[in-house]
Amino acid sequence: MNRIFSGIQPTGNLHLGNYLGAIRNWVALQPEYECIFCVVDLHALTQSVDPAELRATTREVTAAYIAAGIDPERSIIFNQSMVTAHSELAWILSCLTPLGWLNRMTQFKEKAGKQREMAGLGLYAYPVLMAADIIGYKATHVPVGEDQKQHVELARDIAGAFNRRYERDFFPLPEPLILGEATRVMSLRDGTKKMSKSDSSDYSRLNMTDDADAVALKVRRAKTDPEPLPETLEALEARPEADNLVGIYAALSDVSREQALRRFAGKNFSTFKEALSEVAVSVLGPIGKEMRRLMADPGHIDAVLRHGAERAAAIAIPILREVQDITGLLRP
Ligand code: AQP
Repeated sequence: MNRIFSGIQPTGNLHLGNYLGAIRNWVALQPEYECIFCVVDLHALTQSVDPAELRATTREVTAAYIAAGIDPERSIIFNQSMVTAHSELAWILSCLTPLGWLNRMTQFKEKAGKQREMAGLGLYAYPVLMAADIIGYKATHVPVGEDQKQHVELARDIAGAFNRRYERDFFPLPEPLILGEATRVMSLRDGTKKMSKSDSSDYSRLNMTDDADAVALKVRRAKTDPEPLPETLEALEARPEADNLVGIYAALSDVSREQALRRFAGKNFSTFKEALSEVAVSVLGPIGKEMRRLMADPGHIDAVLRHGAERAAAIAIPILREVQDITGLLRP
């Protein structure tokens, strides 16, 4: 059976982009794949994060997975730092990864910005740890949003580099799965920037825990232009904010962009935004409510993570041992 690995960093507020670009697709893929869903807490350390907040957000992301429909009995849910094979494999892979490959990563350039010389080594090397996360389970498919495609392709290149260096077909080459009508959800305030946990403006995103009032307010304030919605997809694509909102509506309503546009072509934004708020509340409302219920019982969440970590380690450790043998690391 094909195996999926994917994860989310427990940093800041989980948002609609994380849901539509990742979690929702994971839920749908469960029947077809053996699934491993990780809360990638080691990646969160690439940003300066308060320890108590990191613990709380790790539980919150776990609650989001379960509330959205990941079944912790069927799929494996765990936090990355509980399985040390990730960091051990990351070191071995980093010794095979040319700096030139990492220099091409656009996310590092965006996140480091003008402070490049001050950026941490972890932020730079993070795609290698991500490669270890994926290939350390011999995962074949990685469902992610569009923004992570480059990192999955790097994981594929690193898996290939290992296979070539040691002259065997050891790691499968993982493929990104980028699914749905909202693979890159943009900020509600700026159609050229992606919706992000770390955006300082709360109005830029719909959080997975937003209540109906917050959703309605943020959708009402979402940036648009004065023209009514256009008739064609081509005309829509020339208007980034409108295009983003129609994509979100389509994904939340399980219809194509074209079908969504047909419903609202020629109508003004106030009508469209009302419909968008309604569908967003109907999808996010129950998930947020269930997340709050789960988070009220951290003991249960921790038990899910512990059980998941045992199952994850049972897959990752034998693979790491084989890697150690292949690379000549003596295990006396
Ligand atoms: N705006 C988005 N549209 C679609 N998918 C998205 N994802 C993130 N933002 C969008 C997908 O969510 C998964 C988890 O991402 P991550 O936690 O590893 O970090 P990220 O990609 O850097 O996402 P954020 O939310 O923007 O976090 P910060 O602000 O910390 O950088 C991935 O599958 C990602 O593609």
